[in-house]
Amino acid sequence: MTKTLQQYLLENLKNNPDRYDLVMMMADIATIGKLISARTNRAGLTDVRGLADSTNVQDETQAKLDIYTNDLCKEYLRNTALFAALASEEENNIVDLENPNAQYIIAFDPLDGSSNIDVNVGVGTIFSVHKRLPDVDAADIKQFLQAGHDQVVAGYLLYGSSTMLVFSWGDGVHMFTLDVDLGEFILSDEHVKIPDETPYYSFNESYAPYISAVDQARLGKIRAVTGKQRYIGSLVADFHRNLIKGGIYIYPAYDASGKGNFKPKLRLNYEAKPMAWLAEQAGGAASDGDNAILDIVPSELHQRVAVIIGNKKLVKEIL
Ligand code: AFP
Repeated sequence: MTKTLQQYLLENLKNNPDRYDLVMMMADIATIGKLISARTNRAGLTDVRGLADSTNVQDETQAKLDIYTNDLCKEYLRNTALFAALASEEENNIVDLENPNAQYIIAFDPLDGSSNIDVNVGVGTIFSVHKRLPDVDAADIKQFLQAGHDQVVAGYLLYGSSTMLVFSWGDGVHMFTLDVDLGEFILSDEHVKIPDETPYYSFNESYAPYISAVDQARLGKIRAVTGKQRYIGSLVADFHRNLIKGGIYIYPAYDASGKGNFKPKLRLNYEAKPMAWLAEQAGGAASDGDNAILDIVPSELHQRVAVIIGNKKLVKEIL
């Protein structure tokens, strides 16, 4: 029988009264998803495609939709009063949301894969929620230097052929699909597990010559075990594909200059940590090549990290 997100959340609240804040938060994140989905779906009709005249803190050119979605998330999350502070891939600094009684902080990538918007390919919003550390200022960087294991909720919205909300609050991974006629997210799948079979790997093959010898060896093994490459270039879409179809995603550190100064691209707080939480909750694994992603204690807000994520057996095997 059809179950809406609202029914799901209320049912959950009945069984876990201590989840009140988390239930409210998921309802708010779902609304953010609907707003962004409406805008991305109309990207070709409104003047929101293309690049803005700005770069973010990572020195990456921002798409107009990066700015729109970042502002939307910021204002909406401020108004929910559930969050004391936020960190965004598109913000230089932590934003104090001036909600002194709020118990949570949130890190997010408002529009992951935004360079794909202009060609109508799936993009996403990724979020990671921690408890606010007591006795530390809301906007103190320590709030955002917590290890992934301490997340209380993490997930993503995928704006693809349909819009999906995929999240975990620590009891498995649950998926909802937006019914645009009803304006409601409908439960599609509970306790999703990464398949045992791993037919696919996701890697940007153009970087193959620029990764370390160790990663070349890992990649060789991945290619041999999986066989088929599928790479969309939006982490959310690539991860989602592997979650459903079975596979592994790898984005190693690379150096296109050939000088051996290998650097990773993906962001720990906004991309790797939340995806690693989902992977583990779905029976998978995530590593930076040395450590489980969820064990890494960030030392910087916008820290980058190498990522190998997906089927647990295969992640273990190639390490
Ligand atoms: P953008 O948001 O700038 O498009 O970056 C997306 C991303 O961080 C991640 O979603 C992709 O998996 C990855 O970059 C793709 O990077 P490459 O284009 O270097 O393969």
